[in-house]
Amino acid sequence: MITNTTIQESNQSILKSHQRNFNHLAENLESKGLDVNQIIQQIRNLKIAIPSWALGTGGTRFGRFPGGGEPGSLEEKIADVGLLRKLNPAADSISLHIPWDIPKDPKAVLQLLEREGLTIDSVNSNTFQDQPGQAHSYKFGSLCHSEEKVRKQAIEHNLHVVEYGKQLDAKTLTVWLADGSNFPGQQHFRNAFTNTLESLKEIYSGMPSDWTMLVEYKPYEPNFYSMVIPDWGTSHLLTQSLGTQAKVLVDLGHHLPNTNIEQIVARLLHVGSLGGFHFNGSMYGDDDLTTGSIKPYQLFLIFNELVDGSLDSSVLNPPVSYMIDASHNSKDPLEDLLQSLEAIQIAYTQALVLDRSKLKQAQENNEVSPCQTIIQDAFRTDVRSLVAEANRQAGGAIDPVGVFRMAQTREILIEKRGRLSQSTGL
Ligand SMILES: [Mn+2]
Repeated sequence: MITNTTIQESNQSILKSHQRNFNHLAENLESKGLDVNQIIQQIRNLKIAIPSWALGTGGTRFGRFPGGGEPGSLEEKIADVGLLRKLNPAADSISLHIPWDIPKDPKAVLQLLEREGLTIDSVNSNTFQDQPGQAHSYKFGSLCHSEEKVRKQAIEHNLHVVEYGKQLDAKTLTVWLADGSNFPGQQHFRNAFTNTLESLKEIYSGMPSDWTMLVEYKPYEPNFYSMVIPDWGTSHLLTQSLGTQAKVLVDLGHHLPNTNIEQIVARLLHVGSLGGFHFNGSMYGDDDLTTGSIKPYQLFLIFNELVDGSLDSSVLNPPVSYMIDASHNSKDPLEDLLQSLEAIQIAYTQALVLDRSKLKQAQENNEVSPCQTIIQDAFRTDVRSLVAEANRQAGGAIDPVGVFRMAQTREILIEKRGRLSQSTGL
């Protein structure tokens, strides 16, 4: 498998051209008054959680085409994320899905995590499927359900998830509900909302005081007429009623086409309600494609708001969790995640090199064309060598996907785990 020596050898073989690109960029940025070493440190401080459910090939409702060598256990999933971290040190943690990732031996899992330099970032509950042997079905909803016994079961599941999370030192519970309706008249809107809020209150009160609950929204799918939590406003309403430990989670694929997500991000930051991100790429809906593969400009504009907010002392939003939530059926899942990690780092770095004082001045003077030029100058800056340098300095690869392929990682994984090894997930 990939060792530090493999990475160093690969880095050495492309070091000259890397340095040529980096020196050129660094010189340009320094001439604009930017501190390149400080930017490198900021890139190195950006940490991103890998979802356990993205380590295998994603399925659609039409079919699944597993590529082989997928991790079959939590231990193998940790090994895969450890591999990603070696190549790109930004990947420092894992989001788990319960019941897909129930730890059988939490102490051993913790030791394994430590050995790989990883932590568990968030535990996700799952009331969007029925599990074998489950007493009541979630066919007509979970936390929103019209019947109390179903809501109780869903609440208890979430509390179990918190217990599993505590065993693995997680500090975040992510709740995404598939609850909603397919037809007008099927569900009483106000009752469904009230039931959801009351259920979330019970889960919230069962959470340790140093935990955060992230409430994720989604406009449609799997329900197509209404979702109980369709938008950031509803998530915000719920978190406001729950308390300061509850925050909104923005999944980039959970908006109707052409929604101005960067403005939502700015609004949530402004009111201190932004808790986390699920990064992915989207063309139409919840496509879960590679982050930055479809709309890199949007990704940059989102990071522009995050960086802008982080520099404003009046913004009191707590630190935001950065997580990837993507999985699809045509790429090697690990290569896909490496590409997502790099895309996120690039967007962040472009936001860091933006001339913010110049932009502010142009905004205040209503100089519209300069505003556009300044913001696009940052977006069009090729910062790839800066990101690569930050990763190299942190012990990672200049070309993570290149090393992954050169080391024939997938072939080795298939040899070890088998061609038919399939990961748990959708
Ligand atoms: Mn998500």
